[in-house]
Amino acid sequence: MVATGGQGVTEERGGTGSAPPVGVIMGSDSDWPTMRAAAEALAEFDVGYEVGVISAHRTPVKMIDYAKSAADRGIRVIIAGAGGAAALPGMVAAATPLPVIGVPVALKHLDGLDSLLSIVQMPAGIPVATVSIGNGRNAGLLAVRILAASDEKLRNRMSAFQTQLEELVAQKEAALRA
Ligand code: RP5
Repeated sequence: MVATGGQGVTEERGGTGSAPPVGVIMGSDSDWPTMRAAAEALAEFDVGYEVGVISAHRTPVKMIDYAKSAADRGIRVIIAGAGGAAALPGMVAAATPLPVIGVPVALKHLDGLDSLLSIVQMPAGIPVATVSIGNGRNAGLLAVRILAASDEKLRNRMSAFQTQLEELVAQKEAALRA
C-alpha cells in the first residue's frame, strides 16, 4: 500500500504481519491534508492503519482488488476519502462486507457539497457511514469506536477520551465565567 507524507512508501502501524485493522484510502494524494486527521486519530488510540491512494475513476481495477481482498488481509474498517465525483467510498462498500466510513473532501469549487452528496446518497443495501465535509478526524474516531465495540480495552480508552472532552468544555466554561 501507499504513499504518505510524500515519501512514496507504505506506512503501517501496529501491524502484526497481517494487515492492520484500518485501511485509510483516498482518491488522490491531494486528499491527504484532509485524510491525515483520520490517521492521526487512529494513532492517538494506537490503532494500526495503512494508507493508500486508490481512485475509483483512475485506478478502478486497483480499487476492486483492494476492496475484495481487504477483509482477508485483516482489515476490519475502511476509511475512504474523495472529492468531487466522489465514487470511491460507495464503490469500495459495494465490493467489501467491511464497514466503510466516507470522508467528503472539499475541492476548490462547490465547497465539498458535491463530495458529500456523492458519498452519502447510497442506494439501500450498501451503507457508507459518512462524516461531515472535511472531517477526517471524526472518521478516525468512528473507526476506533467500531473496533472498540468488540475490544473492551479500546472502549475504555474511548470513554476516557470522552471524559477529557467533557473536562475541556468545563474548563472553557469556567474561563468564560472568570
Ligand atoms: C477525486 O478527485 C480525488 O479524491 C480528489 O479529491 C479529486 C481531485 O484529484 P486530483 O486531481 O487532485 O488528483 O477523485
